[in-house]
Amino acid sequence: MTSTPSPVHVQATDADDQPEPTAELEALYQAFESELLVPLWTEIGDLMPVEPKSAALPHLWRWRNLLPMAAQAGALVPVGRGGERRAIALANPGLAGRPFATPTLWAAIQYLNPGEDAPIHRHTQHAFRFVIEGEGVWTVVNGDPVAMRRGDFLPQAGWNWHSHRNLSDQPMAWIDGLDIPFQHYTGSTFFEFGPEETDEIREAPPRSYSERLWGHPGLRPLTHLRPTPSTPLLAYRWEHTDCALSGQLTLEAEGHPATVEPGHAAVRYTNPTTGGDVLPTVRTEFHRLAPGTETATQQEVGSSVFQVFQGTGQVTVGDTSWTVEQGDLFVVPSWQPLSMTSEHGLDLFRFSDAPIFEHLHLDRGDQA
Ligand code: 1HN
Repeated sequence: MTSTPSPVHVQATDADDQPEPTAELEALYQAFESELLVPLWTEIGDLMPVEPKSAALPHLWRWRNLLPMAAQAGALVPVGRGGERRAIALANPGLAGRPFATPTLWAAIQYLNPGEDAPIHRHTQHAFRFVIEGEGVWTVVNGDPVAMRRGDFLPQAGWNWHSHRNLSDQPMAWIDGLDIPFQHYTGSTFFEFGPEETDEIREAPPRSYSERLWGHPGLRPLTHLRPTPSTPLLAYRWEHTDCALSGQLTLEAEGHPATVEPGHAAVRYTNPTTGGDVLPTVRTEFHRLAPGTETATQQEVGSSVFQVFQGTGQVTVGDTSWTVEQGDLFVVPSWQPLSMTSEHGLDLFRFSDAPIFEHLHLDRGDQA
């Protein structure tokens, strides 16, 4: 043998039926390489694991670190055409420095100073905002101004024109979730700049057009009976989420089966035209652990990002555990076991790529 075979190909294998290395075999591997061919027997361990092994890692970002950096970006970096948004993405340490929280999901903190506008554009990526603190920004979707306040969830389906305007005298930060990595890998992204002038808001209406039409529980306008793949409701207000969760815990205390497990109330944000997820690629939920609650360990195909809305608790993802507090964001990669406990109560916003796997019949879950 004159030289060792390419380590990329041959040493990657854990197959035990490999032929003796010979000059002929080496020449064959080199020929594969120059023709951009890869024999399966050197890659099978990585591509056919017995169960999902995500490249993404469990990771936690502390809000108390993120927010001052976003404020600093607010002082130093203008927002405008080209950059489009002062959004700072969470880059999972397992994903090669790309600004991807998980293989499918983008998560970012966005920051807007008093009086600032983020310009009008649209893209095929499905998006949402979730507000952990503050108010004063209106997100304007196809000309409909939607107020953003603490605890609100604001979905934003792909290909709708949108801009953000801070009409207050306070800066505001929130989180954005999008299916950017999924659309990037699958080559399905389109983007279009909107008009240069920002959306004119003469007044700051407390209720958007979309809420006036769609924001009445169980009531469907007869003019809109056709199902739409994404939700037409542009704001899910905190008062409703909070009330639904506390209602579940009260019902449980009265002996009714209203919680997903003891002390664990949960709701899913849904599309009122279908009852399904709000966006075709993104599932969003809110979870409340009553004081003293310990969840079962759960694992599922697909990845999630959680943000602590209020309270404190301990979270374990795979081999990693953290004590979490308000604003902290953490990632649960595919098939990594998740469990949580809270001594004093914990409220969590969650988003995941579950609809993708359900549409493709690749969803699987396990509870221990
Ligand atoms: C975007 O349009 C927003 O509208 C946030 O707030 C983050 C990241 C990449 C591309 C577009 C927004 C984004 C984004």
